[in-house]
Amino acid sequence: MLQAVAGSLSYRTIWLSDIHLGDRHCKADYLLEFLGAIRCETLFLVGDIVDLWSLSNRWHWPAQHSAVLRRVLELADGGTRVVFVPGNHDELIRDFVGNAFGKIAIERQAVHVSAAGKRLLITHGDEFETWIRCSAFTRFLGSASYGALLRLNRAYNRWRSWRGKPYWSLATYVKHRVANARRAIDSFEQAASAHARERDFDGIVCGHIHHPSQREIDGILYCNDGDWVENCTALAETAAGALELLHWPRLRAHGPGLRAANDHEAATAAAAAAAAAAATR
Ligand SMILES: [Mn+2]
Repeated sequence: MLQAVAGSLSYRTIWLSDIHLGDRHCKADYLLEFLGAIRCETLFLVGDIVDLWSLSNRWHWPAQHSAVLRRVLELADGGTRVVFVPGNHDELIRDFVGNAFGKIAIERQAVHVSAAGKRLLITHGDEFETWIRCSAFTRFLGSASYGALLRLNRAYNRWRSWRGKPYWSLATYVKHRVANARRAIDSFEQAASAHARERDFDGIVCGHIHHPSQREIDGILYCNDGDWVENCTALAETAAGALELLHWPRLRAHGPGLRAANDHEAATAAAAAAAAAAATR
């Protein structure tokens, strides 16, 4: 099935964030498959690409992590415009805003005009936590409990893959069912869309909270491209200017016919499919 997908996903724009290269929970294998399957005119790297916090705690740099960077450089060499908007885990790179690493432009925030004429603000999103006077995600995403959840997620998915089942994020499922997490996600989304509205944008694309989403909040298009430590998602714009969330574990399992999915649907569908599969066994 993967062969059928390779090279076939062609988009005007792709947004990726929260890859966390250098962290042992980074799903670099999936990301390499995804990067091998796509073509795009512009690639936005929306922060937390390299996890400098994690690397400073414990050095972890397998060959696939270099391969991810190599693939991004290849895309840039091949004519894809690559823009890197650093996040809080690669904050040091914010010192280089306005410069370029080879063909990769570094920007604190970026602006994108879609083929449908929508003006989108692109920013990692950690700044919204400061504004809402809450650093719930920054604290949680760096905490021992999130690490434990990701370890559990890995063990669970090893079991799933042994059973021949596709990757499914237990961590995301757990977050959906914790009321505090849902409230924190909601206030982050409200702050992000309010910021876009104040600055007269039609929408905003961000990452940071590891919660892929695409919805309208009081007339503002709120898009979160998700992450590559639990969800393995990207945001993409078609040639006609339509935005869609790409959920790589589902795409690679079902082929390119199954593209659009918001995260709630994805989680519900995955849970239903898992329950159905269990029931038929
Ligand atoms: Mn972040």
